[in-house]
Amino acid sequence: MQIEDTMLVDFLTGALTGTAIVEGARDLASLKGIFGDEEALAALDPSRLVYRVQAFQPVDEGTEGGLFWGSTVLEPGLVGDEYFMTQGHFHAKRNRGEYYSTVAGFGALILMDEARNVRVEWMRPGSTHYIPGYTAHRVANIGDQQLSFLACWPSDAGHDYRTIALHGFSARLLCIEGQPKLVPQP
Ligand code: M6P
Ligand code: ZN
Repeated sequence: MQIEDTMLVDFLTGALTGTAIVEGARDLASLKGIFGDEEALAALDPSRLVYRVQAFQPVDEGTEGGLFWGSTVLEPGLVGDEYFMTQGHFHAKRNRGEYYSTVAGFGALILMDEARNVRVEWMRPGSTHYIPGYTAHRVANIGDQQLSFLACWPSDAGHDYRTIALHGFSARLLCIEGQPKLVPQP
């Protein structure tokens, strides 16, 4: 029997290796407008890495019926009182869902429905989260080590970043007296 390796997951770190992998990195400069405290952001090195993303895309983006597999490694850190976090998005095709599964570290999956109701699911190694359709999703690192998680989503889901850029989430996860607290935004 011949075993064809197309992609390998390192289940200790979450890193992907193999073919058909698309990679990206987000520094603080590229996340301008995402964090609440602009003064605190301006005091930090704009080239500081916040997270890296890898996506295994065995079919073209937009293909109906296919699946993508991703890995995200989010650094620990704060912008003022706000934890380092991913940009967050709705799916362009709103009814598409997704799975997130934590590999290492501690975090918060912040979920917001279209009525702007926000809730949090806590992430720890092994925690696996079903993100339903019509739900924006963003991850914050609440620990002091890297937070690594795997994701699986439909290849025709797409990313709608614009809605988040325009309106944000209706609550922010802040570090208050050392504890994560979801704070509603006016
Ligand atoms: C996960 C998946 C990806 C997403 C990434 C980073 O790996 O949901 O689709 O790109 O997290 O999140 P964002 O795109 O919101 O920056
Ligand atoms: Zn998604």
